[in-house]
Amino acid sequence: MVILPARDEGPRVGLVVSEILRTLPGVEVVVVENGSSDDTAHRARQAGATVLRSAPGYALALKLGFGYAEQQKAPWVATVDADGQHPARELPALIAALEQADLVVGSRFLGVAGYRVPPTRRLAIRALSAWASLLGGHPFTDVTSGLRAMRPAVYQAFAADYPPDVADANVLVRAVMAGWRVAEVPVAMRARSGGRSMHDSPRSALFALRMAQLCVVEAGLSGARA
Ligand SMILES: Nc1nc2c(ncn2[C@@H]2O[C@H](COP(=O)(O)OP(=O)(O)OP(=O)(O)O)[C@@H](O)[C@H]2O)c(=O)[nH]1
Ligand SMILES: [Mg+2]
Repeated sequence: MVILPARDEGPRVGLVVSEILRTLPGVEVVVVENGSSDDTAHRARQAGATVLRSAPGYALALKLGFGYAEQQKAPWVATVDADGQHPARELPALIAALEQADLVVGSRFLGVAGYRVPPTRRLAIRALSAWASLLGGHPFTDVTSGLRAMRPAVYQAFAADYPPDVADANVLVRAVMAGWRVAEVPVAMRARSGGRSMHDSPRSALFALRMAQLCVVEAGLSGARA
């Protein structure tokens, strides 16, 4: 099952869903939408996706999707951005890597040419990756990548308990601490194909700091989970 969190991706989500269905015929594509002021849900449904509506936010959209995957007994789950950033052709390698890992992350920094990540964003991702690697004791290069694949044990645990506000690097630290085998595979990513990034605001610096703090919490260095 492929899960796409989506908000205001109407002009893009249909193409993304079609591309996935062409690459993985017969797979269930689930778009989890909330807070859109456009026709995201309609376009996703038209392209052949199952559409769910969740409570507000990116993390809660994913959590609802994981719960749905559990109900449907999906053999694996992949998460993909609905903005055109993650080429569907990368999915087979991600899913194949689940033979050796419980959670697989698609990394845009492992040598495959892709789009030019803006310097400030690149620096932030590098710093957060180094921080999560240090705390988790496991090497990461792209902890904010939303292109991931996981086995049932992992998505079932996330369906029961997923960080509600910020869920990126901290989720990977949690996975390592839980003893899951986490792997990165090289992927090519594109720039989002239009619309607005959730990180295009002055609040994204606060978001990064909160993520860094939650990595510490997940590593168990500051007591119970926030
Ligand atoms: N359901 C839901 N989806 C969201 C929300 N915020 C972001 N998303 C989706 O989550 C995915 C990732 O968001 P992006 O804004 O692309 O974040 P990003 O990939 O880190 O940033 P870019 O590199 O600029 O694309 C996209 O498919 C968004 O539509 C939200 O509040 N609710
Ligand atoms: Mg994106």
